[in-house]
Amino acid sequence: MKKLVKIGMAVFFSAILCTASAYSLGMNLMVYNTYELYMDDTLTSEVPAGARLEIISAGANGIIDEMNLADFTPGGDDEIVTDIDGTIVGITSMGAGYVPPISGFIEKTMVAFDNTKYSNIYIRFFSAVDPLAEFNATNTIEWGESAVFSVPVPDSFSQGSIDFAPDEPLFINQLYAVPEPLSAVLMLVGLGALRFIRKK
Ligand SMILES: [Ca+2]
Repeated sequence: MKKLVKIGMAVFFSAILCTASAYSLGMNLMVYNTYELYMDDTLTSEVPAGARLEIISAGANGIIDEMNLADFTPGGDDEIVTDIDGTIVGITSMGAGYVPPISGFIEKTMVAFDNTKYSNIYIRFFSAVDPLAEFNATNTIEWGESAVFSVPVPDSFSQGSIDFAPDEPLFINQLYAVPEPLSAVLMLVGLGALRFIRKK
């Protein structure tokens, strides 16, 4: 009987410890930007509301690795942040702005993620809600990135915040496009004609 009581107590205290550690892992991170996120074409149009925005760990090397251009996922040792169960939580979107019609601001967002797994994070933002679908439809996609920030030490309420554009606007500064098939064919036809003319 004594043995049973001991086992019972061990199970009880293990459960308490597990619960305590579960609550001690993870933090609520408020993600925001003081300055707007802009498109790079005219410097006047903000990133559209609803556009995809990812919170990404810079990994062990602490730098932003080049994005995989096949599917626009983080490259190298980078990954979208997860919670303590491994569920991806770092996908959010651009908001419509605090005071419409002002846009270009991240939806005021609290992200509950596992801060014990990550020490440096950044954001990558796209010009579309679904970058891969946009690229498949138009052969073009644009995106931008913030600097790398240290994960803040959470306060006594397990909360912290990062201003991803604290002192200047962030621009969508990349353009990825493939040649239109028609353009490639026309180019070949043109080269062929040039060769024909030279032979004459
Ligand atoms: Ca990295």
